Amino acid sequence: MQIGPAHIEAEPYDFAFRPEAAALLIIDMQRDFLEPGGFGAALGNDVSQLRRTIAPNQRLLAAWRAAGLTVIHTREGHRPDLGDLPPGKHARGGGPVRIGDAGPMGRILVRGEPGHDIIPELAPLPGEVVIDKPGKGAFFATDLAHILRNRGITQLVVTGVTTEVCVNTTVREANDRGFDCLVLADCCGSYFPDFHAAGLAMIKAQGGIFGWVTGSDSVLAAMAAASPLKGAA
Ligand code: C5J
Repeated sequence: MQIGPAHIEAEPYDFAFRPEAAALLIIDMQRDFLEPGGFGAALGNDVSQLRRTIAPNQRLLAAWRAAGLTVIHTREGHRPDLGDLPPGKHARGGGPVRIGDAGPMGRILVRGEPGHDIIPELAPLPGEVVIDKPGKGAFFATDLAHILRNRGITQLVVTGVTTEVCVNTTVREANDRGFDCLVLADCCGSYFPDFHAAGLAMIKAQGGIFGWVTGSDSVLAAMAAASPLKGAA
């Protein structure tokens, strides 16, 4: 389905949405971060702060798929041999359990383990791009930029977890590479509500220094208004 240009109400100003040049980029909605029995929960984090993003992401993903637009999922994790895990990242955290150790859903943040999977509610469909990333940013040590260029993508609608870490890092990387990022507040989450708010505030500050912020309802409304099927029935 082709959708025409649309203006989406956003902060700090409207986002000129070009669906054919936009990808939905869903960051790290993985079982170990979001599920009550996962690694994040085992560390004492309140996963409900992340789980509130599932329903709005599902609605957005359904609309995006129905419109035939590009969907990209990411997963943070490492090779089973941990060859791509910097020693500093391995050592950091101070807790008793580290990346690669046995966790509640298999080895923590290791590719192929159950906890590394994307939650079933947002499972990728065949044909959707899945980027496995060893860092916080989705561009670091991945082929994401190459894939986006090949598809003519210049705009990213960004959702996922966590707002202040992997979402923020990815948006900053994307901005420096010339991609315009629209970040959806209700579709992003952090274990720490203050960090979520600060993460969004930093993106839209100073005239949109890294991008734009809005809610998924604004995007859904713009997609519906731009649909060629509108009023056809
Ligand atoms: C992500 C993290 N995905 N907080 N990772 O944000 O370590």
